[in-house]
Amino acid sequence: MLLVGWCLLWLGLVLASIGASLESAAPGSWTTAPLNVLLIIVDDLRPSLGCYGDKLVRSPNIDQLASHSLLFQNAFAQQAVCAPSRVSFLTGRRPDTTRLYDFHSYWRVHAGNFSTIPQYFKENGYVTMSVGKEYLPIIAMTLRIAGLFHLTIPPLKSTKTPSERDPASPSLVPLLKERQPGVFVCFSPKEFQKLYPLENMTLAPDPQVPAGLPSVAYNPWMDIRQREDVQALNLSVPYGPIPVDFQRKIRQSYFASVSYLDTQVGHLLSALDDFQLANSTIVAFVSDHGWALGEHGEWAKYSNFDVTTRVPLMFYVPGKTAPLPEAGEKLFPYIDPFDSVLELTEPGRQVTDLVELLSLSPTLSGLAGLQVPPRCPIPSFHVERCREGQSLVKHFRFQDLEEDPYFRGNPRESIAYSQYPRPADSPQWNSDKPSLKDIKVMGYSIRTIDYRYTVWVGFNPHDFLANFSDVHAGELYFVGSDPLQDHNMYNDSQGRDLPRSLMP
Ligand SMILES: [Ca+2]
Repeated sequence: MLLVGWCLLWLGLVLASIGASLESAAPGSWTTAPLNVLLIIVDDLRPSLGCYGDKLVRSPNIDQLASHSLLFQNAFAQQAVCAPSRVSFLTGRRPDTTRLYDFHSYWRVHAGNFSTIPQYFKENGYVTMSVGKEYLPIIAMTLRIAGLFHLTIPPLKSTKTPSERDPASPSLVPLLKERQPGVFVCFSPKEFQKLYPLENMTLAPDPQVPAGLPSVAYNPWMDIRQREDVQALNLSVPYGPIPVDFQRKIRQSYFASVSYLDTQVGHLLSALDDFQLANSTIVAFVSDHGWALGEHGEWAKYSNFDVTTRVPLMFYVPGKTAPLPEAGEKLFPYIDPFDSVLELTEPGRQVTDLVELLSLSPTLSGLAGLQVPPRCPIPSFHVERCREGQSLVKHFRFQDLEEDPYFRGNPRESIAYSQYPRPADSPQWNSDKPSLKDIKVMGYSIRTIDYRYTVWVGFNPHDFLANFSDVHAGELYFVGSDPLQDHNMYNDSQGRDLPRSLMP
């Protein structure tokens, strides 16, 4: 069955420090020792993890990482599709600044010669290496960013399916020893489906397309429809639902992929212990966007809903988010998700403030003791290095927090912005992934602790300008009464009057 091959691609990115390079770290930074950085970027992973409260999914190794980390409960991607999201958080700019809404252009030519996370670390004396899928489009970007890494290992072809529980990560471990990253592919061997018997698979709690959903907001999940096994279902386009038994199989395969991914993360992190790097390596774990598994009658990504924009985000900082391991102590012993009795992992520190994925760049810089780039001016196309997101370093000052509970500010003031383009007001064959030239509408979305508000407005792909006077549709969902975002209150409330000043 083709669904067995549904997978979560992931990337290990090691930025190995050179001690002397950090002696010039920013004055006032609290990091005193040079730290390596291991950035794990997972593809298409929503927070269906034990550490995010999911009772079904077995993710003991990621949960263990979370127990030693600071975990952000409410982190949101800026656009729920691969390339625009990755370019956004790796440059620290919003899609409206990278001007990348599709897969077909290169921001250095198209928008501005912006610095990136690996570029900044490399310029500060780090040895930088990457592997797997990180920027897109892969071919063009690999050629163009090659100079940003000391070593870039191409992604493994996704044509080989590992047999049963054959781990991909043994190839990684010796690479890590040599301070090279590894891994990365990602299939869910069929055995992992045994963790999720079909009879235990539930459907999404809201599998119907909501009555009040504007047609422009709906993503018709065309890439899913094009799969051979889905085509055989003869679904009506664009709203025809997938039969419930097939929905259960999709969910089973997704969760199996998560557990397989978890084993790979487990092997990777236990190698940090083996090579005594756990006391000198920051580990950041993140996904590029979420994934719908039938919520709102939708699948895949390509929308502004929480289910596709919310992502896992956590940082392990040795000696900060967890005590430094004693000599010989294993901080990340591998845990087999097939163990019949999994000990519950104590949750680590958590932040409920809403944060944005594009904060990754300034936050990693700050945690490593590098100068946090300044806020971007408007416009910032001519500025190589600046940040449009907040640094999250303040959340790691636990002592300050205990002394001043208001140090983090008011969670009600935190806002996360996302956006998604459409070629038309109604679902088309290219509504999920419109090319730049075809974009006619842009959905700008605000998520606060209390609501999600989205306004779909006219957009000109030639001058990249949105026309907020040309409102095509709106959505307003209240978190408290409608956490799944099924009851659009836009036309019943003051939603239309929310000021444009809230837009980024
Ligand atoms: Ca992705």
